[in-house]
Amino acid sequence: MRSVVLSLGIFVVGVSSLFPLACCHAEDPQPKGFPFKLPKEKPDRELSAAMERNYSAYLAPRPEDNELYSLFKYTPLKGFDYNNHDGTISRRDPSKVIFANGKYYVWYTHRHTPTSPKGAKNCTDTIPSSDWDLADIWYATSEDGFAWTEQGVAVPRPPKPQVGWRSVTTTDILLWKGKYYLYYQGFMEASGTRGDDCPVAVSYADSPDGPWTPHHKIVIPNGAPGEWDQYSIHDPYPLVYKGKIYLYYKSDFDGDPRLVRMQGLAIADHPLGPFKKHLLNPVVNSGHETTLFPFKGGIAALVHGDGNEHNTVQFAEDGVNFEIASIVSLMPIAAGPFIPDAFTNTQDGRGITWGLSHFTNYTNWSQNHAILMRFDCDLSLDLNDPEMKRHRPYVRPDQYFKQGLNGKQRQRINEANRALRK
Ligand code: AAL
Repeated sequence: MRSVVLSLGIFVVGVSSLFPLACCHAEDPQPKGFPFKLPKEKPDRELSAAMERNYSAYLAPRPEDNELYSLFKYTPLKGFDYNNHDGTISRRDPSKVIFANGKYYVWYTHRHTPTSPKGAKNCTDTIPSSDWDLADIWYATSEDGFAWTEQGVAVPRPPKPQVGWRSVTTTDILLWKGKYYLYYQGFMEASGTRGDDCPVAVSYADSPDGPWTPHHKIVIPNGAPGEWDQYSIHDPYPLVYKGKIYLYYKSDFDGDPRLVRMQGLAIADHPLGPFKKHLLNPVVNSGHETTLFPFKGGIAALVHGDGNEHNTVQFAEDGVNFEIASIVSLMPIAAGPFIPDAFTNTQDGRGITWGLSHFTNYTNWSQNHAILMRFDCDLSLDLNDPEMKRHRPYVRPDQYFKQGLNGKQRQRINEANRALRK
């Protein structure tokens, strides 16, 4: 018996030295498992990389408690006519929403042309190349954020050769020392001629109702040849932060057909500049448009579309070094949120609960145009809406089946199946 126990012992010692991580050594009991109740604070135990991140990278270990996590709910807007959606009227790329004179204001790209966009090769002085070609900046007001009254043009295209003579688009608003500033993309050629090339121009006014005075100068120039933003400065998006104007923007780079889209930052002491581009640009490595807001002592960003980190909400304690704060679904496209503290130079940003966004190619390419819509969310320190904190939106099966395989993909799969059967 003694020799059996001994040889068994020798066997166990032998096996465990061959497989040092094997679990079943008598002197090496199963370690205590992770607690059943998810600890609110990082537990004092060794953690996997995933669990370490769950406690260090997010504002809370569960999305329900993460102030920068939310679902997004969408509502069609009342008050905008789209000519039976025939592609001749488009509204897109809404600005931030502001509240002034007892109502909400929004500015946006407005195109009203005889036809839908026909591409850079077929465009003329009146036929648009893209959905945002031959556009002006219009605005609308609302008492509730759902029903809007279109007020007409705020900033028209200036005459040639002023910056923006071909199209003024994709605007955003700043309030600085009692004056309003609209920044926008100023096209001097039809979008698509080379790429979507433009710098940023600005107009200013004493009232959100205008009249707007164009500055007639490029305020954020393209980068030098060979730099990431040499061709386009898109989606100019100003906030007041650290006593200065922090203007975020997006650029397309690396050339067609594999464009990269990332976001940069330009900082100024005065709305008309000079703006100094940040040394660390790009500061957000993903995202098709710019949507940012003061949050606590830093800046949060909705990062929708394009790049490794699309579908995330991000946060930078210093407005520069962004980290992923949550992963979200069905994000608003080109969102312009209502941000009560966008221009107050706050060090205690409260977040956002709603805004306007757009939906491009609303019908089909031959009637290509965009519409504005409203989104709601709970990315606010002052709202606690558990409905907005659910883990995923319910998307109907027919929406999944609409993301079907194309003929070429079916053929590839059929060929792979045939090869297996051979
Ligand atoms: C948008 C924005 C800019 C681009 C084009 C119109 O979503 O990124 O405005 O130039 O697309």
